Amino acid sequence: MQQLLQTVLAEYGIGGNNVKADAIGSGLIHATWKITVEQECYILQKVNHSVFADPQAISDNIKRMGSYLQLHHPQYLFVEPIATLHESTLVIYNEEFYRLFPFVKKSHTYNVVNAKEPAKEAAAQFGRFTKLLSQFDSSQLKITIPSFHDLDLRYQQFLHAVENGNSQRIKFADALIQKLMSFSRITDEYIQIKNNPSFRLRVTHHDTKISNVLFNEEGKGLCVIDLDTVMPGYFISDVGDMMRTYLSPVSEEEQDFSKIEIREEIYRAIIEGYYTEMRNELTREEKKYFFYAGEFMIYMQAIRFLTDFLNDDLYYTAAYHLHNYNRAFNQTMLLEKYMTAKERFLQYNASLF
Ligand code: GN1
Ligand code: MG
Repeated sequence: MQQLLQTVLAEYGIGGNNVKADAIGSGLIHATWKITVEQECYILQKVNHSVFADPQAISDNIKRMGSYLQLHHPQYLFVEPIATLHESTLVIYNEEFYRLFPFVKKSHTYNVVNAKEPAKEAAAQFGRFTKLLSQFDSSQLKITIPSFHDLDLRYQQFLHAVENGNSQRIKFADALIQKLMSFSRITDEYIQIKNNPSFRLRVTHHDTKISNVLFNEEGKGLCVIDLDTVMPGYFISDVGDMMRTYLSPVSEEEQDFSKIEIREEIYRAIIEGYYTEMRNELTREEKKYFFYAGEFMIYMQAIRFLTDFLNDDLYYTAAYHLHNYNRAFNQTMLLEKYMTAKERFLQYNASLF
């Protein structure tokens, strides 16, 4: 680590023997460290380039959005990677890609949602991000992961894994496979959305977990971070991933499935927060899909985890044999509990829109 740190940081003109690196973050894709060099702090990341085939495309997207925001919304805190002495935002070391971000002083993140205020703040931040970029030409964005939230394709990949994956695992997971197949109308509904001209493609974050929002010391949202998957997309991706990751007090990692719960006050907070920013952006038709957004994202994540389990854990880091199976099971439980709240939640939506 020390050799890596010295070599990579030297590219930025940062040196010295007093460099401290602490692994942080709970992401499944990249490795992240908080770097402390005397009084200064940075965030160092190793980019997973089997997931992101073209790390430069991410840097290009961030640069484009950064220039636009600098010009049109200069007050917005937009956290961009630091350039090296050679004006690059990526450093290659041992065939791995690294990038460095400033650590925003007096900011912090949350790993779990344990009250409605942070949920509302986060939802407002994701809404604000899309709104501030509403006049930015989103076709300028490079596609960093093709068909990332295309549930139609994800469902096909799931069916393919059920046919061609590890046969022992397919047998083991049979009941869960059947259950997820029985919910395939969620995919059908997505196909209708794709063909519905009232649905707009906007600048979409695509990874709206609470740890991707920076908060200030008073608990107010400052900005969103982790811009790797910012691409043109539908609002149901961002709202749905908040439902998926904020509604339950326990995460996709929880193995005691009885702890999975749907908290109505958090559902309201997500919609209220997002709506304060996006009220005038969303079409009437889109506003009918707030509840569906949760079904869409929870279902897609259950399918992605199970597909990966059947494919011998090629994509998500798995710490033990049944890890991705348990994650898929967890998300399926979450989906079922979410569905039982449908009537109440639709009533709430009707009162708002
Ligand atoms: C991945 O690594 P992380 O936590 O930022 C994944 C998301 C999933 C999430 C599930 C590029 O995100 O789509 O929702 O895991 N990101 C990618 O924890 O696949
Ligand atoms: Mg991410």
